[in-house]
Amino acid sequence: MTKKALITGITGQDGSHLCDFLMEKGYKIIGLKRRSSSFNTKRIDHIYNDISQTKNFIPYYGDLTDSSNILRVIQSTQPDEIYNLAAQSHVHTSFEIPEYSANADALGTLRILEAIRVLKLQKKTKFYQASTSEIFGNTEIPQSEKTPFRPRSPYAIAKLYAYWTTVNYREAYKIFAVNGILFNHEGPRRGETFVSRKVTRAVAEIYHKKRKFFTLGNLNAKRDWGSAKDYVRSMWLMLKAKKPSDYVIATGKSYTVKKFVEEAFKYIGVKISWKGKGINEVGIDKKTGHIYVKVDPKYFRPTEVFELRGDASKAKKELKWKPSTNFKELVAEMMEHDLNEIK
Ligand code: NAP
Ligand code: G4F
Repeated sequence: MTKKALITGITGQDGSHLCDFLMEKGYKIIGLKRRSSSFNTKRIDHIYNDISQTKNFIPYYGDLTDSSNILRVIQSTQPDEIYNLAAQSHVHTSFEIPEYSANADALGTLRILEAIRVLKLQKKTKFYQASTSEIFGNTEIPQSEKTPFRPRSPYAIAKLYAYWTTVNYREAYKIFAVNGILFNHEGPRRGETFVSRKVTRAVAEIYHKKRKFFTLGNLNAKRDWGSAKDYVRSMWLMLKAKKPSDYVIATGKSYTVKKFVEEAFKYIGVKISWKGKGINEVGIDKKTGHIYVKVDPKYFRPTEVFELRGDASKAKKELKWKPSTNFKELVAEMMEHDLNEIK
């Protein structure tokens, strides 16, 4: 029988990749999308506008801050699997809108789990929660499922509430509910305000002579960057496992923001070196001395997570998941895409 999956956050990076992945596997997709004053379906337009897929892709309007809407969508669609990917997902922005971030990211998760319970779908509907490496904050390195949590932003705190709610509903009501603790994952569909995409777009614009330089925040933060396409596969594997559990998904390697910048410039044949300190540090073209990167303190966070590097041994062992794209390949894929798009 055809399986039905409800994906919240269908218009986002991961939602769109997961939708492609599950449709390929023969799933019928119910996509929850919120109302917007302009088009926000760019990442799923290839499915949205494909008439042959009308039967297999059913969009619903919805918002994680609206319990009655969530209840109605789940009641009328009776999904076999729910992937809760919707969130105010920007860490820096969460310092500006902490209450909204908590409402959507923490209570939004509770609302879905409550709907499963109230509608008595515990035995039918499996639940995936998009948890995050941000919940670790600055603790030990590398971080695994056993690492203590010490969230450092309103976003991370909201996601930690969602994490424990998922665990609690699994234990209390026997719902097949899992947390995917995913480390940073990127690709050509990544939002333009996250550092990876901000860099690849800016470097592509520099290449096409559309800008002269760009500004960044903390150049020394380290992240474990993987590929979004690789990571959505792990979500499906978690719901296929024999028993529900929580899994770290990561590459196991971390790089500084500076290294990301250097790699992106390398793709267009420019070698970057760094000069100066603190807010006066600049990234210059080693050959010409032209300044391409400056620091703007407006991108600093009130509290920063300095290094995230994951240990995905459990997922490798139990789910047979492993990443297939390395850092260099990821930057190259994003650069190739942005050079073409900006041209
Ligand atoms: P994203 O590109 O920012 O997508 C977020 C999605 O959520 C968008 O579709 C957005 O809709 C939707 N959304 C936001 N607020 C909503 C609300 N109140 N009600 C309904 N929908 C709402 O994020 P992503 O990178 O795909 O990440 C997917 C999930 O994984 C998020 O929960 C994120 O926190 C988590 N995560 C991401 C990473 C990562 O590195 N990418 C790592 C760990 C965890 P609009 O298109 O209308 O804005
Ligand atoms: O790209 P970022 O904004 O990603 P961040 O904060 O790590 O969060 C992303 O990954 C999380 C998983 O760990 C997800 F849960 C979350 O939803 C999101 O997808 O920033 C990465 C690093 C930070 O240390 C930041 O301070 O880059 C640093 N950075 C330096 N300059 C910058 C900038 N970040 C952004 N967004 N913009 C800058 O100009």
